[in-house]
Amino acid sequence: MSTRIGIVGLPNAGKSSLFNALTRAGAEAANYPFTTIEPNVAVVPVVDRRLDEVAATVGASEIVYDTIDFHDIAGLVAGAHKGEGLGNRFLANIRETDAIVHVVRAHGDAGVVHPEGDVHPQRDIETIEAELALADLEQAERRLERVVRTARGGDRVAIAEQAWLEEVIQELQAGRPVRGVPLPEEAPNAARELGSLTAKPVLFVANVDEGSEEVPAAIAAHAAAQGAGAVAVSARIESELGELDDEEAAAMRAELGISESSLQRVVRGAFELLRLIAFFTAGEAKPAQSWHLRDGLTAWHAAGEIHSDIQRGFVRAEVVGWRELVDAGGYAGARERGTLRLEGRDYAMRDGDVITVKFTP
Ligand SMILES: Nc1nc2c(ncn2[C@@H]2O[C@H](COP(=O)(O)OP(=O)(O)O)[C@@H](O)[C@H]2O)c(=O)[nH]1
Ligand SMILES: [Mg+2]
Repeated sequence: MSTRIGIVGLPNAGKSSLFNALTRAGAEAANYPFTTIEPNVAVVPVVDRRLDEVAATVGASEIVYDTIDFHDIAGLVAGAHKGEGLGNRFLANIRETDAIVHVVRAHGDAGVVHPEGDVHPQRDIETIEAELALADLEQAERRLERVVRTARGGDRVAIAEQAWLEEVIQELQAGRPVRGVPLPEEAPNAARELGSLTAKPVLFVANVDEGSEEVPAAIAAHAAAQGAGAVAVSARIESELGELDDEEAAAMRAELGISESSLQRVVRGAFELLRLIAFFTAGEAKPAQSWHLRDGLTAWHAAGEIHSDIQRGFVRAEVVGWRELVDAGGYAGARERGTLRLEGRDYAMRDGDVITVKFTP
């Protein structure tokens, strides 16, 4: 399943500019499997040079990078949890995402109106976080009412969930995110049941002045205190660069002193946040593909990413590290060297593994 990231931030923070830059990056990189693209969904390939080498080594027919879906979520303003702005619709959209990219205005362009009058990243972050927390608080209180009734009947899961919800409510009232409240062993799905917004991992994107690549100290400190990631991007420049051809864009980047890939930095930052590892499938005259999986999961889970039929019929897997495969010049060489191994369903996948699943259809 592809990873879904919601882009949030105050009006004029630069969400749509970042989104447009991501969309163009997606449109340019050929060969990605996309289904329907809604106007507010950007499908962005996660470019991985390791896959290029694997594909060349085995003589693959084409290269298909895994993708990440970014959703431009408009309408988050002070009061959104009460239905101000696009209010509830925005909240429904964001509940379905795996992680949040929080765009914070940090550029000083006086030509761009700030909804609060001046540029103040710390205050803006707190405004957005307060909305998310208030939305969670309402949801948690409603859920608690229901869970209490089940808990009275002696249901162990409900009792654990009730205790967790009570702590969650205290934390939210103190302005702290749900993320920090450990889930009870008996109710590991409690956060998902709640659809909590402040339980989602966050990547802060500081929308900085052209030519700067530093995350401003206030944003870096806030992110660090939360265990969140932070990157700096000039959203407007990136969206303009997206309109140029590669050569022109490279020349302009050099002139502005922007390193190659601030968009890829956003994509990578998001993946790091979700603790995802990459694995590959590749064969002669077949597409070479990259996939992502939560760190710690197994060959059986990897098979499920590829196709539910392959997972259902899982027999065993042939696994080789991408570097070993390239060094050996292909599967036959890797088999000879003993770097291609047979693994069972419980094998813990490692970043950069190339896998061939043997299955009974
Ligand atoms: N100078 C400057 N302007 C920007 C930057 N990013 C966005 N803007 C401008 O700010 C305005 C609002 O940006 P937009 O992406 O639409 O914000 P949204 O409301 O968060 O979607 C637009 O006029 C953008 O061109 C930036 O990095 N630098
Ligand atoms: Mg917008």
